[in-house]
Amino acid sequence: MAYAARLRAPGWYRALLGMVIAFGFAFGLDVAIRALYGWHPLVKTDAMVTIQLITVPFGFLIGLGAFDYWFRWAAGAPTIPEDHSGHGARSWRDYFRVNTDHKVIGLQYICTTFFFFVCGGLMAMLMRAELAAPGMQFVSPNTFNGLFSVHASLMIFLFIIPVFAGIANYVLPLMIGAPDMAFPRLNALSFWLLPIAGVMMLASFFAPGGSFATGWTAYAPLSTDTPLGQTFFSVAVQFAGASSVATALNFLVTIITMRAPGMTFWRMPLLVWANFTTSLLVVIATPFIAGSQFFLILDRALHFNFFNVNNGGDILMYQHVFWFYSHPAVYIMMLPGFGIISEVISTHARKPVFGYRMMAFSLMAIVVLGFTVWAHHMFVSGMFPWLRVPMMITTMLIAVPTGIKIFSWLATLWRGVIHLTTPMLFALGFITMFTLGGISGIMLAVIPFDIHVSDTYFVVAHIHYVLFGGSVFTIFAGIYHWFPKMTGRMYDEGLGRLHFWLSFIFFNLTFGPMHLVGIDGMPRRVADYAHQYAAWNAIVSVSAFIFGMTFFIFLYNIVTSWRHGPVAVANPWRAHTLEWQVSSPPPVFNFDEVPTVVGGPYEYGVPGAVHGVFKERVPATTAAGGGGAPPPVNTE
Ligand code: HEM
Ligand SMILES: [Cu+2]
Repeated sequence: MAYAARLRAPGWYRALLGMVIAFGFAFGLDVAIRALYGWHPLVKTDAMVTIQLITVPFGFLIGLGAFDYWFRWAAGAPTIPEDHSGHGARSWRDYFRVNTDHKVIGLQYICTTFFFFVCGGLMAMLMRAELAAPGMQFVSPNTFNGLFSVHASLMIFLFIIPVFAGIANYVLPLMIGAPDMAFPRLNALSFWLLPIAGVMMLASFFAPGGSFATGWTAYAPLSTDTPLGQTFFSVAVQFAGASSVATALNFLVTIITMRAPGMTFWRMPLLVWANFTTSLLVVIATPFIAGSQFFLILDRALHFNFFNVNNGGDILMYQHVFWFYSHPAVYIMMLPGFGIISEVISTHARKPVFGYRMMAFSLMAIVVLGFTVWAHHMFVSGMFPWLRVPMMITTMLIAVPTGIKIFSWLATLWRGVIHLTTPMLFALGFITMFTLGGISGIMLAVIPFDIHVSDTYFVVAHIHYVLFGGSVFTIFAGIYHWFPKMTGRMYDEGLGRLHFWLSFIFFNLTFGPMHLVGIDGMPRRVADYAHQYAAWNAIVSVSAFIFGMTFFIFLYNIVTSWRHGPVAVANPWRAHTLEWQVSSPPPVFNFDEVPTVVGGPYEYGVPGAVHGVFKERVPATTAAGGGGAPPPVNTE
């Protein structure tokens, strides 16, 4: 009987059952429809897999309990009011359940996305092994195409975009003085959509014909004719995209409605501004990639003709729709990092952010301009030549708000009391690497230059300077910065610095030379190359392996410090923002006393300046433990 109860209660057993039922249901439906139309054979792999990819995940989610509340409501049954008993995690098992606490969800996001980061990283290592010398060594050309496609897709859709959502999930409600996100159940659902997308992309390797192999851009009409693995990409992107949109709406509503008393928009920390603007981008842009992939699915599965020229389809339309998402997406992958860097730099340099309002305005400017530049990815695609010029100009214009941010960080550092902690090192590394990525970006915006280096390793170098030296360095900065808050432990500073310096050096040795071989004409997205590029590629591959290994220093540091590190105090960095005024880790409901915000978030070194105060003063005996510590006392 215990088994029956287990299968009825939400959880992994019921999730398994849900998947089986969904599979059976879809199988029956497919066969029945084909029989009804008299089609042969009754079980056709392509059709079956397409339908299963959509239904089985829902069986999983329903079984896991992600929809329980809404089903009860829809059925008219009395809903169980949120008693918050599910808040907090008491054991590691709670991280494998549907949990509505934003702190638990934040850690679920971070751990899951780092898992996919490792998967994507291993694929990068395999590619570099193949590329270490000219000739074919380890993989077939088709497998190589699959490797770079899945590598890029995992890194973008399963790592960078969602890991920022994870960090913000943990930190943002605390920063604005809120007890949770606005829609906790939606928040949980958003998270659980994500591993589905990731597992689906990985599973594509087992599809007949191999994994999807048309890059993370899945350009039609190539992608309408490739084997079944391509469908895994198109459906996975729907799940990842739905996750992003739901989270973005959640952030917007949380930021607009749940700020603590006194937290006006102009008193919000820049991380909050960054996630506000990112969420606007996500909500407006993501439906376009969803649309592009729906077109593909319809073309592939139901023989629509969106991209079939023989029947009046328009191939270029795919690229327009795709890049109308994917250019803004590069800012979805950058803006949250900008927010992290502002927090880290002002705190660890003990200085107010220079030009705070300008920093917020420049974020807004990037949001608007980000939608005006998509066709710079199509300079060689055969679009109207006249359209290239406005796209070149708008692309260059984005350098203005981005430059404002860089100069503001530098001005914030100027005459600061710079503490070279690990987060600060990663922030400084970010500024240098991202600036270099920005410069190669401006170069790519110049039409003649772009035509010269299109589809060469110059582009690969640019992508990795922006995404790895840029986004990933901000992620490391953020993880180290908030590690004490999230785990209640300190990480090992020595290992952290080692991680930084090795990453910094080998990052440049890996991706720097790619600029050179790219300008020389080494093509990207191919498994083999001419002998003249052999020497540089050998250096790049060896550096890449060492660079890949540095991740294990990080992993070792995080895992051992989480378990045995020295206990962290509430505010190890003496920061002013609200999340540091509660214990580490924070109490289950974030604030035992309601915070009131009375000043700006970064008034470091300003005598008497305070960001937040707590209404009910805490008796002196408990103040030290956090849980509503007294207002920060300025010590500088
Ligand atoms: C040591 C780490 C890494 C190495 C060695 C590496 C290597 C590679 C290689 C060899 C390619 C295929 C290039 C081609 O043939 O066109 C590639 C593509 C790509 N990588 Fe990485 N990668 C690393 C980390 C990352 C990270 C952290 C990200 C993002 C967060 C990333 C994002 C991408 C993207 C978006 C592409 C696709 C580029 C395209 O479509 O042409 N990579 N990477
Ligand atoms: Cu772009």
